[in-house]
Amino acid sequence: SALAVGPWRATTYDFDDSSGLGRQYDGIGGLSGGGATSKLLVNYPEKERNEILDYLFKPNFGASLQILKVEIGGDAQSTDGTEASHMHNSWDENYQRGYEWWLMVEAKKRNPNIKLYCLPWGFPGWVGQGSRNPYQVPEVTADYIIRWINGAKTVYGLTMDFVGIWNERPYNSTYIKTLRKMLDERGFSNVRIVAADGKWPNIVSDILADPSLASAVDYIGCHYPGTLSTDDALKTGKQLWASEDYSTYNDEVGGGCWARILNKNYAVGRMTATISWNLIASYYNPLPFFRDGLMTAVEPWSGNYNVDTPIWLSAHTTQFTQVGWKYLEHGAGVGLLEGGGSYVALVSPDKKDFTIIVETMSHNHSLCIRPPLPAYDVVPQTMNIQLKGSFANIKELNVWYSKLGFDGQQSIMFQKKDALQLKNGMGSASLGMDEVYTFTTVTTGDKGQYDAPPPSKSFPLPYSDNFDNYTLSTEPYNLAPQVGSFEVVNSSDATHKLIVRQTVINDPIEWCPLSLVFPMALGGNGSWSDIYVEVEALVGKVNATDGVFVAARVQNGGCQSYSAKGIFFFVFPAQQYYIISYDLARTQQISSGAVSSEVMDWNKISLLVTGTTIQGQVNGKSVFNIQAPKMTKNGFVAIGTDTYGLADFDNFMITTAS
Ligand code: 147
Repeated sequence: SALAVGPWRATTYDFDDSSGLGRQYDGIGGLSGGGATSKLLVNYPEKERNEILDYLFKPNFGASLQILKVEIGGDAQSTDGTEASHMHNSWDENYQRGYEWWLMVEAKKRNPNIKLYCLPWGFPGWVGQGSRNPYQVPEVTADYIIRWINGAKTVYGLTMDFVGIWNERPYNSTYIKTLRKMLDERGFSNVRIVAADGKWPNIVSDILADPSLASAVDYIGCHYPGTLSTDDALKTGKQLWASEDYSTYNDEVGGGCWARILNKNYAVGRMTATISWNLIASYYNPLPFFRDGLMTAVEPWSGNYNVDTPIWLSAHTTQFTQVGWKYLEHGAGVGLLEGGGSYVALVSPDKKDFTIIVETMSHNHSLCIRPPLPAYDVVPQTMNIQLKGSFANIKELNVWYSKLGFDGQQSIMFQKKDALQLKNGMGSASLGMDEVYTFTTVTTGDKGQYDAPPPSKSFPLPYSDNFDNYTLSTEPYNLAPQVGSFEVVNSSDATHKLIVRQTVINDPIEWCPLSLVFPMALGGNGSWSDIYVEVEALVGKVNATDGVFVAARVQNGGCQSYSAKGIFFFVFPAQQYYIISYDLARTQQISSGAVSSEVMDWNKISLLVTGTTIQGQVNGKSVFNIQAPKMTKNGFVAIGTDTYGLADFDNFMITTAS
């Protein structure tokens, strides 16, 4: 049609600071956690791991992120796995667990100015002080959180900039005020509070009604705001953030979502920070929300990874701004384009640098996972840029360009174009569909590039791990805890050296809607059908579990782990008993009975699954060799325990069934 051909509409937009400026810009970031979203990244080969970290954090290279938000592990499932708490029990304290410490150190190494933001999803059970409520004794929870912040500082030299309350779960005003007071008392007045990592209405009306809550909260963080804030949210006078957003499959449409919300979260909702869930999609397919990250790295065994569209669409803003710059005012450098799309402009504190970002994402090419996007139109258009005020004398602006490709067309990602010449402050650009332009005085932009990573490979077999070369307190590589916490500890037994222990002894205060009472760590390849898996396991003596299991064809992780389907072979050493079940919850038992070869020591437990036949052994003696016709067709292998409680694992092994 006539409308589709060429630019047809020309509108002039003023960029003018003479009547003042808009809000302070707080940055674009990524979220590691909520949960276990960086799980597979940590054991990438060093070279590829560093490349990935550069694409995420290195200034003027890739996404050049300005905020890193991380989960404060709570021993509870928080979407794609559990992250370990620094205090499994009230008497326990450890700042070596998991990978968030490591990730923050790596981010800071690359960009010392990156802002750090921490937030819990779940809490160890003891934090509830006899209840399931983390606000039962506010001082206990505040102390638990501040210990983590203090651990970051004293063990790693990491300064937290922001702390949140409880991800997408109820907040509590008394707790928020207590946290503020205790942070101040313990020398952390620099750590500012973001509340409440949920939706706008409740926290906004509570802040408007309660001046002491208002003074405890510095930033209002809303999740998946759909680029909208509310009049009341603006009335608080607080900085407003999309403190979690995106969560969209990171193909072209995902890139469109990200580019659109990065601009419109300010142009429409006046939000000054946007944080992607997640930072990097480094969790097994098909755990929930596969590839909903800025980039993808799911093959530590091959080193293969993908630099996806959101990396380059982030760069359009991050490489040409700094936290602390200011947006221009709406109508004088920020707004919606006549032909659809949006523009924002930002200026440095000394007014020497100036950046405009324009996006023209069409509706169907920029859908996010949530909320639903009301219909709107975008057409090709001409944008006349009229610089005024402090910018009137700018003679040229550097130009960076992206266009998302659809219907067989290649995407163009973050390409430097000829500078835009301005005459009397006036220049002109013709905008197509699904494009992003940056016009900027900043000259340091750069498209970082490493050689292509090694080719993709499937999970290698045979696979074995004795955990002896690990750093204490880290998680087993390639085994992704879904319930409970699995960490490398010293064995009291010299022949076993380092082992993996399930360390959670009581139900955590869950983030998932269901209680997940059966610890499990899964790994391998979700498409495996015929497979052999073996592990040595020892139930503890104090705070112990009764049983341990190995499993194959395990289909479910995340908040669905409770009802995970597969073949689960449980052994109960003290009872000299076994159970085989189609589910982790043991509601669909296939068989059970006595085992004479079990001992109250290390037991080697194995499971072989071929077609519909399942065979199990304990210490080399057959326990069953039967048909399980209703079993799942494929899935991961897993190890775990029958309840919360201590159990040890060693010499984990997977081979093909043939
Ligand atoms: C968010 C969580 O905060 C993240 O940990 C992760 O699970 C993410 C995945 O998209 O989702 O939780 C939400 C869950 C549901 C909605 C919004 C956020 N929802 O239905 O609006």
